[in-house]
Amino acid sequence: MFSKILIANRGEVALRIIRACKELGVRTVAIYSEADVTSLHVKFADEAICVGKAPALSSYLNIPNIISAAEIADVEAIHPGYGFLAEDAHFAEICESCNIKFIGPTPENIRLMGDKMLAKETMRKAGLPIIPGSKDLVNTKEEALKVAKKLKYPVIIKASAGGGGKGMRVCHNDVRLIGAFLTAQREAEAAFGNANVYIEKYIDKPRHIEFQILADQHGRIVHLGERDCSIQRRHQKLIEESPSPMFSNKLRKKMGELAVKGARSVNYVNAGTIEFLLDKNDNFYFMEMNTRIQVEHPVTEMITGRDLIKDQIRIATGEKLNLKQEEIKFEGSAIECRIYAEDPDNDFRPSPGKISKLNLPGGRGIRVDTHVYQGYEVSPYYDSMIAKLISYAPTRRGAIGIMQRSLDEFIAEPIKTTAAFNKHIFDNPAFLRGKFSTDFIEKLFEKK
Ligand code: MV4
Repeated sequence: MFSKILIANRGEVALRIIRACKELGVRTVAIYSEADVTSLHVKFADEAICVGKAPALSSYLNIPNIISAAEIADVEAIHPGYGFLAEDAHFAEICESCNIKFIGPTPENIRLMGDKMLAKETMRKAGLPIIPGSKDLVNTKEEALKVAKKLKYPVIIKASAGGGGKGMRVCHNDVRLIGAFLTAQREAEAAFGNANVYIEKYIDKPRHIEFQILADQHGRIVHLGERDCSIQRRHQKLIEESPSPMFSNKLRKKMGELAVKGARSVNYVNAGTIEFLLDKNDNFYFMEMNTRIQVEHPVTEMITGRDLIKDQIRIATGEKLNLKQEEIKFEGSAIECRIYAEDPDNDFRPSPGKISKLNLPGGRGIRVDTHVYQGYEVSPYYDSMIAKLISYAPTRRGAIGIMQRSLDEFIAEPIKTTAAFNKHIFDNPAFLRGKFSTDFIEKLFEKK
């Protein structure tokens, strides 16, 4: 086991990693920006090193400063968490060249999956179903029209550097396609510094189903079941759950086996997630692979009894996963609800500021992953997520009941949060029946 690792992150995930390290007897080094001096990850780590000013580019994305901190503190490994440098292949390479173990997949894994088209083609070759679409990048309007004619409308334009819905456009006819093509390219250029786009058949009202993968350095790969992340608002996830409601054991087995097959085909190592779109007829398609631990990993932990951060660290030391697929049992039902410091009555604008009154929920069946405390000041510089509530019960209805009362117990004043907004979701009939797709939140707004 490592004796000391550096955590190249902040917020709840930095705390989450510190907790896993303490339980493993691993010493921790926090890094922080000038805006995070009073943060809990700084307080709870064994050592803490300031790496720069508040803007992330000066601190949490500042590779030379982070590597210097790792050298000074003499750590053996770096855990990147999620966001920031977690999916930066170049950073993973630099860690390796400095003899610091990057706790995550290989730079090759990260680079391959960062190219959404190449990832798709690789998974197609591995035998995974993919969404019909252009084989190559689409460079001109004329090419776009040709592709759309073949696929038939509706189609969707996507950025090949991808993610988060940026550069994405749904088109229902030639006129719309011509109108959207250049703006999609420009948006992709602005967001990713890469204007490349491709076109796919548009899947109407799909569910977002993702599979958690664990792979050790000795070729053993297992899946830990699915998460349903269909409840999103403008590509920001609000609720994730496992198991997915209205999802059969047969489908779990089939999709899980393909997810493992896909991961195996790229010699994947460490934790990863394979995302699928699932349509109304239970057809599913590989969408992308995330080469990091994800925000929503706790729902998988609750129903499998595993600690995914410990798993990541153990895998990085070269330990074997002493785990067979048949030994993994899914028990109960877990739901995660993210709470953001945003104002639902003001188009979800960020609402940073000091939390002078805080009450976190507790009691049976609720896990709270958060970095906030009474007196904490939510910074305007970073992501606005302030807490994750994870409820767990033998049944989905049980987990929903625990979530509802936990949202009532959650108080963070005087900043605005999405806690009360989320309560509407948990008494919605379609949600309760488990019959929803990625358009759920839009529909909820139409009704209000
Ligand atoms: C799609 C799609 C329908 N058809 N691709 C959204 C984020 C990006 N990673 C991919 N996304 C989508 N791709 C095809 N061919 C619908 C979405 C989509 C979506 C996907 C998952 C969760 C929420 C979503 C909300 C809107 C659109």
